[in-house]
Amino acid sequence: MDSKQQRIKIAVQKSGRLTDHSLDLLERCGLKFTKSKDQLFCFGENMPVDLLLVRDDDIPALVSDDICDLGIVGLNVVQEKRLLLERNGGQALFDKVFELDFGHCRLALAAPEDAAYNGTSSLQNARIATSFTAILGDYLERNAIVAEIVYFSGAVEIAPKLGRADFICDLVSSGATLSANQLREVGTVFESEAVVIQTRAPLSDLKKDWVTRILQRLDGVLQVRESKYIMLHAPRAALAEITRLLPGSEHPTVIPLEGQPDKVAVHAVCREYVFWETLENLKNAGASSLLVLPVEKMLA
Ligand code: PRT
Ligand code: ZN
Repeated sequence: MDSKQQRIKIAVQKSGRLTDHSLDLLERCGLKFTKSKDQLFCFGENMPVDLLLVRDDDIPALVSDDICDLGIVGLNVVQEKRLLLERNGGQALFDKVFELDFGHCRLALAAPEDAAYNGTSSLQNARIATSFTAILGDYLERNAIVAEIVYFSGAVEIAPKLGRADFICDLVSSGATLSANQLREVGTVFESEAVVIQTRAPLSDLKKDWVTRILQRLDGVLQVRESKYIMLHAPRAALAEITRLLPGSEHPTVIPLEGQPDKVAVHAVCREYVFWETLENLKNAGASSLLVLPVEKMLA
């Protein structure tokens, strides 16, 4: 295997809602890269890891076909591709390995503001416009609804106005697009966020090492996002109560304090957001000299 084939390839959306977050995440994992002239490829300068910048719809197939080892893409796109492959007797040869907590949205059903909607029974024999025919088809089947799915590759929200559909099924985040088109959300078909997918194809030992390292670093980056390092002084007698109050922390470090036998210093990584109320509760339980610090990096 030549050195080019030993490099990890990660498929990332070229230009869209997930691009900035995805590149930022990989940079936080320590990756430095230069873009090729055609802007389709990023060469990893400090690790054998390159990025392929593509349409998001192409990412599941690139990973399933082992052209890329990893991909960052919306779960809605992953699920649509998986269902389409299965419907055609195939199998998606990738696994979801991480949820990334960005790109949150839902594939929602929406009705014209002035149309009656009395639950899913209103969908019976209706026409529903969507770009996600497989996810919608699966939802309708599971709910024993017979309806006509009308494919729209984009601008799904105009389908009812054009007389092409009675309802739509489209991605929604704030809901502003639905309102602007006199539509109202009536149900959720699928919840989504950006995820990392990994190919099922076997990796060489060298590639396996790098994929493990990248996934470990990703895990670290995701974990530190809300994490804080708390330092405080506590009376020994209040240690149990203070440990209980520390949010999302399992094993605090307890250090004796020179010249103060009844007191200890407590250091803990808190994996949940630390509110002012938490600090006030800790203080009321006897804690003093409280310090909350950001966590820069974490490796389990
Ligand atoms: O060119 P390429 O094919 O790569 O990009 P794309 O146009 O297909 O995708 P893009 O960049 O729009 O979205 C990429 C991914 O972002 C999606 O697959 C989702 O996983 C995620 N995502 C999160 C969203 C939204 N939020 C979202 N609001 N994708 C699309 N939208 C659209 C939606 O289709 C509708 O037109 O935004 C509008 C609704 O937004 P609100 O805020 O008005 O409700
Ligand atoms: Zn797309």
